[in-house]
Amino acid sequence: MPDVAGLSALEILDSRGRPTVQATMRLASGAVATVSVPSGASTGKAEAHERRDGDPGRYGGLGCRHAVNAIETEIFDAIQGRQLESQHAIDELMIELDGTAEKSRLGANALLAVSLAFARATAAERGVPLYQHFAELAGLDAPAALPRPTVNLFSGGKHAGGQMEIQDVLIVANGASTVDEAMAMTYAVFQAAAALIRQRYGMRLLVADEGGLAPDFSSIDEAFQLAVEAIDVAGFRPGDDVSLCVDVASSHFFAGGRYAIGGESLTPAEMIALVRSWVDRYPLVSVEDGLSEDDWDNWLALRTALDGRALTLGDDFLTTNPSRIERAVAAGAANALLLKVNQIGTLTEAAQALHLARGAEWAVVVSARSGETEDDWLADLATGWRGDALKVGSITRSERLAKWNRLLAIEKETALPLTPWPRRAP
Ligand code: 2PG
Ligand code: MG
Repeated sequence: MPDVAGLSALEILDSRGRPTVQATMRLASGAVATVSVPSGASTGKAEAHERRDGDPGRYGGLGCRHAVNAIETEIFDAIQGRQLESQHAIDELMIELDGTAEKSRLGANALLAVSLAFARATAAERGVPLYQHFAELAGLDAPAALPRPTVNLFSGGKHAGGQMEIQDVLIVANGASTVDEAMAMTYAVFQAAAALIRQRYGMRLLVADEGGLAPDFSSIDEAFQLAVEAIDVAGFRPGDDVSLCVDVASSHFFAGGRYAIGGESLTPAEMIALVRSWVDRYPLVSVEDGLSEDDWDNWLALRTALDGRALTLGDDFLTTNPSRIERAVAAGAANALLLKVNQIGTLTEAAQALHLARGAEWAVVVSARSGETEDDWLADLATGWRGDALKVGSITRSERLAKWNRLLAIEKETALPLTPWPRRAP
């Protein structure tokens, strides 16, 4: 039974140079593990609270010294010397200790660092791969397939200075049968897109927050068209070999019941019609946050409009939050969950979110954040939790590559097949 003998934490910097939290846990058995937690920029309102110091004179208030201190004092005092028989035990203990619904007292960034450090240290103590331990702690069988990479090609919205309203155009090599093949296909499309962008926009290969290309598109259609052209130039068949996904991230341009997009102010019905027209015209297989997190009444109509052709994927809308997922399942408001553990703050609650989604036969896309670190646990999580897909950003920038490279290593180690792209009935 794991017994925590030591716990320390460190304020480190994420891929945007903003502070985040790293924790190192030592078990009495001698097993040691270090983990780092990510941080979003286009965050949902219902996300667990990331604790920041608020001192404007230091990192513009974004420091994490209080969260670090909470780990080393209050949290360590509460767990030290306790026989923690499961992940559930440590997570429940921290949730109770924090005592707030949003984890605002100790901070979700503090809780998640400890939750993950415990998982990794326990896997080390047991001598099993992290993906296997993640599967077991969520009550799942050993993984039978690997998550399919969905890779950011073009960035916009809050990840690229708002040059277009939508946040990501991603590619998915749905024709690939291995991760290795998927990455090579993705590279070819990314390079083709970079060359087209150099010709048309005179732009060098400079990348946005998640490593995607971010030219000054004159319209959203131009972005989709260029993506299709890049697939074609790279020698693949759009829709058969390589398809597109979009993170509309529409909460961030929704106000007063309307969507401010493409110079227009759309009603929810008009927004749904716009999204549907994209699915009609481009090989789109997934639409994330096509409506705002606050636009509950219209998500069912969005799902119906997509008609099973593209996933209706909820990110800000669901925030990996079991009660929001339950409500969305009851309303028929989505058919896919974007799972981000730092939206909820502990592995135990994220596993509940996973089970709710799977219970409703939803697809599950396991996702990184725009502010990431060099840590690679996400690839193990997506594998162990049987994600249909993994979303990590692009194939540039080492905080992204850490995860893709770990997935390649898991593939070599396990020789598991790649999960087929998840189609969902309307
Ligand atoms: C998203 C994520 C990752 P952020 O919206 O899906 O792309 O962005 O981490 O900024 O919330
Ligand atoms: Mg999103």
